[in-house]
Parts: sequence; structure tokens; C-alpha cells
Amino acid sequence: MNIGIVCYPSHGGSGVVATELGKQLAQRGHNVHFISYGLPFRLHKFYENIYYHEVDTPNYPLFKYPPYSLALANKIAELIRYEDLDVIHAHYAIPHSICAMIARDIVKKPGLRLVTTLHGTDITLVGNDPSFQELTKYSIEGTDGVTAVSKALRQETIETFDIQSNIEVVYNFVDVQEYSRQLNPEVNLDHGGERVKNIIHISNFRPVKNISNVIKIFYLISQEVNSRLLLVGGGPEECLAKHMVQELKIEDKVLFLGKHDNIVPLMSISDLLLLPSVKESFGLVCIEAMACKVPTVVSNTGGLPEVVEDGVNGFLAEPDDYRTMAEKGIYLLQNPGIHQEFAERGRQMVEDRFNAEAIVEQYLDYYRSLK
Ligand code: GMT
Repeated sequence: MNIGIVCYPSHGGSGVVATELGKQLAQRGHNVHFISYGLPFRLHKFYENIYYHEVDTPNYPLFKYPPYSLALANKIAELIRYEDLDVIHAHYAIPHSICAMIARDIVKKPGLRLVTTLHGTDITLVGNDPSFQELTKYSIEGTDGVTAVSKALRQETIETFDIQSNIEVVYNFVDVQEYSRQLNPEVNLDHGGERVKNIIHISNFRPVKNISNVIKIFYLISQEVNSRLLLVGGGPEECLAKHMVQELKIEDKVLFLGKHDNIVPLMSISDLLLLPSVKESFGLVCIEAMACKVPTVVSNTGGLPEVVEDGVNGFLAEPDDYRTMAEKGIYLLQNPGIHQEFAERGRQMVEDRFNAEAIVEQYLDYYRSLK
């Protein structure tokens, strides 16, 4: 098949899922065309069957805002004709899905299928905003097929937008070969003769990620366990996090590591992942951690209970309940045998339910079902 993938190219779950899906489809012999304003960050090398089409947005003094969405719609239309696309897969409703609908209506190619994947913030934050609400509902009802990354997101979409049409749940996935615990003998984990435990948090530091609770949880853990906090990523609440770290006088224990393209080496030295998000439609970073045998302590919100089984491969607590999250973290870090069991069960869960092999087939079956 010739498949066009429209996505955001920057660090962030929706772009990662779109890019990894494209790579997997290309490996299976499909021609994959990425359409975006920048090269997706995980595509920085040559891949057979993968093509990248940059959207150039003209700007004129007349425009207060460059009309990216229109340029994107035009580019998709051009590619439907030139690359003879069979499927356009839009990741994120706003504006990608709408742009793909415009392109479809311009070209009117028989048999073309348009799929939209809802990732979460496009429904729970952006799409829900009154400025976009009508448009989001229109895009969900107007595409040929819609998928959501968790049952919770599907339910929230149906309720928020009063959707009558079918929404298929297709979970996030990882390549379990690539995502595995890979020990690096060059990294010294002994500090003062004792193995320091690494606690990791990876995100875009937006308010929804609840960074202040990440710091509070770590602070309580660090009182009981010799540990460090690895903060990976960056975004609007980085300053707040640094301020809290200074106030709590834990600067020597918190490492702000910035954005990383490859997180496997970081996961591989980690003992616990914290994700106390206020909202989280799936939590891709959880399965990345679990695949690398890192147990998780996360909030009991959105799709996270579909990923983390409380007391089996991680722990769930209310997003504001940082004390319980700290207690559960301490429990895991102080009990190596139990920690090992959680780590093994987490890896197994990813192999069984969130494995690229199975999920990519699910997407392909879905494309075919829309014929
Ligand atoms: O987590 C973010 O803020 C980034 C966001 C995105 O749109 O890229 O991630 C969303 O999509 C991911 C991939 O499907 C999901 O795993 C994340 O849970 C979801 N984020 C939220 O719902 C907050």
C-alpha cells in the first residue's frame, strides 16, 4: 500500500507512535510518506520505503498567522495524486485530520481511506477547547475510520463529542527487540560504595504532567532510599521544577538531562518510573519503561489503568496523592525480590499486549477493513 502519515515531528507521544508505525509499515514493504513541517525526530537516517515531504508555509505581510493548515491540506492533495496514496493516516485530530479531509474532498480518489488516530490531548485539552470543539467533532465524524489509543480515550471522546460512529481502540506499542534492558558497563552506578537507585521521569514538562508531584514524590523517596532523580525532556514547567529542587535543597540528587532521542540507555539504568499525570490517555513512556524492566508508579487516570496493573507490574494512585506514590516507590526500591517480579511481569505485559508485531497488524487490518 501507499500510505501517507501526517504527524507532528517533535518529541511527544503522538509523533513517536506515528513515526514508529511508519517504520514498521515500511519494513513490511509498504511505501510510507511522512507529511509534516519538519523531519520526525526518530527518522534521522535512511530507511528503505520511507519518504519525507516537508510542508512549506508561505508567509505574506497580509497574514497575521502563516496558514500552515492550508499548506498541509494542499500538500496532502498533491501527494494523493502524485504518490497514488491508498491510505492517509492522520495522527492528532487538530489540524491534521481536517487537512486530510479537505485533501480527500479536493482529489476524490476512489478507494482512498482516511484514518484518524486520537492520541489524547487532541481530545482532552485542545479539541475540547471551545475554539476547536465543533471542528474536532466534524473531523471525527468525517473520516473513514477513527482509532483511539485506549478504551478510556474512546469513552471520553464519545461522551465529550456525542459520537455515534465506531471508534476502534488500538493501543500504543514498542518494538520489544529495540526496547529491552541493555546494560552499559561504562556507567558507574556505585556512589560511595552503594548502588544508587535511579528514578526516572520523561515528559514535555507541561502542567498536565504534574511535575511538582514528581519532585515531591522523589523528595520523600530520597529520605528513605539512596537515590537520584533523572528528569528527561523539557518544557514549560522546567523552571518550576528547578525552583522546587532548590527550595528542597536536593540539587545534588536531581539531574536535568534535557531531551534525548534514544531513551533506552537511560531506561536501562533506571529502577523506577514516575508518571503522576493529571490526564494521560495511554502513557507511552510506561510501556517503554516496562519493556526495559523498569516498574512504574503512575496516576490512576485515563488509560493508565489499562497499561499498569496495580500491585502486579506497578502501582496506581490518585494524581494528587504523592504520599502514596512515594510509599509504593519506597516499597519497590527496598524489596529487590518484589522489584524483580514487578519488572519481569511488566516486560511480559508489553510482550503480550503492546508488542509492535501485533499492533501494527491491527492497524493494517483496520486499513483493509475500511475498503
Ligand atoms: O503526553 C503528551 O503530552 C504528548 C502527547 C502527544 O500528543 O504527543 O501524548 C499523547 O499521545 C501519546 C501517544 O498516543 C500517549 O501515550 C499519551 O498518553 C498522550 N498524552 C496525554 O494524554 C497527556
